Amino acid sequence: MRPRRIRGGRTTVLAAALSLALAAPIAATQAQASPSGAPPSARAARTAELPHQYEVSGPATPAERTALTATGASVDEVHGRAVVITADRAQAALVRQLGYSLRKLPDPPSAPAASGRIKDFPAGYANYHTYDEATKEIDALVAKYPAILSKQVIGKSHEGRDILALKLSKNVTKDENEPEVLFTAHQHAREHLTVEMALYLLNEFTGKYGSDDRITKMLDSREIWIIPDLNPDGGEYDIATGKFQSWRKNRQPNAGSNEVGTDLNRNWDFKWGCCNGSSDDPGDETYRGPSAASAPEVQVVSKFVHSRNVGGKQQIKAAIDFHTYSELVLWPFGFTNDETGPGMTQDEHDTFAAIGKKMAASNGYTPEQSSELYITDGAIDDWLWGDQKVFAYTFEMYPSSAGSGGFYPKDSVIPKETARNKDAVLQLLETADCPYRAIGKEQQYCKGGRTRG
Ligand code: CXA
Ligand code: CA
Ligand code: ZN
Repeated sequence: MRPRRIRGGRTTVLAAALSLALAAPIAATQAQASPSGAPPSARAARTAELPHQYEVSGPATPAERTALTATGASVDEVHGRAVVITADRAQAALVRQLGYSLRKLPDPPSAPAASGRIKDFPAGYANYHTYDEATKEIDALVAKYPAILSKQVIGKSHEGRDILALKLSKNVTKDENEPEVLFTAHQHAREHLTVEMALYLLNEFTGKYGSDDRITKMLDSREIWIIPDLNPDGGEYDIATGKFQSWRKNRQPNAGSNEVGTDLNRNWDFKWGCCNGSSDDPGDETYRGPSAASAPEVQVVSKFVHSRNVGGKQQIKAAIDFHTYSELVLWPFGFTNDETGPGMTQDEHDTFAAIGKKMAASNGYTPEQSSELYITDGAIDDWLWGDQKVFAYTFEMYPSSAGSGGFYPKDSVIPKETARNKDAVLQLLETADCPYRAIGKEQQYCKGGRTRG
């Protein structure tokens, strides 16, 4: 049961399961009602309002945290008996109605861009790449390493920016019969460190091919795909004014609403909207969109992944989708608390957990099934596994907490916090020829060789 919001006035009827008084109009409505009591023009007002982060004391279980996400806020950080959320005023009021106390955290910094331009990162963040800077850096790498790096435009974002897929492999222009691994970044606009992660991998794989043994072996025997920016429109919007917008979604308008954007990581076409793990309210942080894969960015990447099905076999064997923050290694499913069930055998679960825990041991993150945090539906890793049987992980990168910068850590952390994942990334590449080796079942699952077609 989830709280239902009646559209038009932000009047909210809270579910009995949350044991709340149902009679009084809630603070959210009062806060946005005009003094005359006329219907609030809340839509426009809300659009101009930046959300804030709050520490919320009390929620301690996955079920309590899932109930919290039903307010429309995002849960950014999970601790034993508290969480950090991003919420607008109305969502914060709903959380208070659940009986929790909120402590507002400092807003992200706001400063003129170091370059003196707008549409750029502010001082202290100058080493982050804008979309144009990332594109230039990528093009320079492709020009320098044409034998091992190639670039494809796989489609366009809502606002028409190119969505890129970079391929890294020896004999890069040939589609060889080699296990493929996919790295994606930046579904969520404010998670800028993930683009730096993708750029780090591109630089590392190209620059150290031929000198770093593990990298050389992987480029010789794998085909590595990097999609460095799934949400370029959201990312550019987040930095457009010199003041970080704490923006999460894409920038696609919603019919019949002034609220912009779909949460890309709730829009994938597997168990979409199934399980109270996303919102049907366009104003919410976790709005799932009007239908599965309604976001052009999700369509583009879904189509790309489907295109890697060659001769009836999905070539991509493993994947990491980079997010921030909390320092976690997550695996499917997110839509259910169950470890096994339809679509996930015990051996598959054990393989996910074994590889996930080993990667986490190398980067110091915490490994867990994603529904340990809260329920999600329509996330990319559930889709990659549920639809395509790709061993797909989500990495929540640095930092571990809002106090260390939350979504907006200074650029000085980029080298350390991207390199921190090098070993985990190489581990996943190395295991991609037979993930089941991680549970000692290579013979059972992988002996038939891997001939295609
Ligand atoms: C997440 C990612 C994938 C599956 C389940 C949960 C966490 C992610 C999210 O909610 O999409 N957290 S985040 N990056 O703060 O939004
Ligand atoms: Ca190759
Ligand atoms: Zn994210």
